[in-house]
Amino acid sequence: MMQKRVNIRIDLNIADLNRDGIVDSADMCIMVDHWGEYYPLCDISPPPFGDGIVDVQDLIVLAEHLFEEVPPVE
Ligand SMILES: [Ca+2]
Repeated sequence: MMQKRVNIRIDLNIADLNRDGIVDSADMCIMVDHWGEYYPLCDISPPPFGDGIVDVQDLIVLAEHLFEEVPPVE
């Protein structure tokens, strides 16, 4: 039960790169800053661990979550 809650939280947070509670342009800037690089924080697609480079696949995932609010970590 406990493990399941943790997994859900990770899924919600995946696109909130700077962990400020919302997926927005600041997160997109972080991704663009590391575009084409090996940067695991921004390498969020394909799941679960990315493919080793920040590219359009990762941007699509971020865009899908854009402006979603992320519940704060308890
Ligand atoms: Ca954010």
